Amino acid sequence: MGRLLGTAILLITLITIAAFATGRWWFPPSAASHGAAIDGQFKLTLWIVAIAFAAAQLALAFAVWRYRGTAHSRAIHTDGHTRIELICLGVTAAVFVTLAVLGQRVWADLRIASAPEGALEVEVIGQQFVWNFRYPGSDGTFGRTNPALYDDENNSPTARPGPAGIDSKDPAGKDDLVSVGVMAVPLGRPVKLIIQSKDVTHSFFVPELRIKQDAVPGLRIALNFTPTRAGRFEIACAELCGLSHHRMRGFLEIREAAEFDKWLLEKAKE
Ligand SMILES: [Cu+2]
Repeated sequence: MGRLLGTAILLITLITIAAFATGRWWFPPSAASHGAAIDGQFKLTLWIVAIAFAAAQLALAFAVWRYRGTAHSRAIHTDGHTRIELICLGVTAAVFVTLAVLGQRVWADLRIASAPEGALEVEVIGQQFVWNFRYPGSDGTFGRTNPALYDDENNSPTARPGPAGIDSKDPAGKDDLVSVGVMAVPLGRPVKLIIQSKDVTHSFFVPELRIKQDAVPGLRIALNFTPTRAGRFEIACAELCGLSHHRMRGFLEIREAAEFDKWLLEKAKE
């Protein structure tokens, strides 16, 4: 029995490591400038976890095999070993604090640094069960909104107040556009997303952007990125947000600058 269990643990460990090592379930190719840094951080974490996982499982398999059928294989009560526990705790804390310190620059560039000059601002507004995207129009300024004005029935890009609840008394909102389900952004130009929610907590997730951010009612969460690859990518809601959560998908379209301008002009006519 000890031999069988030891072999099974060994096999499971090797198969798990091999499954990761093939890279088959890795992310899709990145479409954002910070993608390589996130992938590097992710790989580093996976390597460290893989080494710890393999060491622990191999030690377990060895102990089960080596001490089978001996006095050591009987369960006994133990109060633990303070020094070993302190060492384990210290090593784990050091590893995780180091990983956090190494990753903080990418994290801060995405979330804390202010957007570069000339960045395109887009409001991402989660709602059960659709993503709305508001553009500030040619004046570059968002108009005032009011939750009391939300109108989901009339949701053409130029509708007032529309799903974003744009207050038509504010002149800054005259040229605002709201796109439902599709967010287009220009290739190579920095984008500042302002992520928010109208009802419950949603999560804005685009694997190609390496971005996953909760949309929380009452918060406006800024996130900066620069698109580096043209294409159409799925936007998922990664937070179970209600019965029709599965329907809550949108699309990110990264377009050449001229194509993006054309898209905006067409939206303004809808
Ligand atoms: Cu959702």
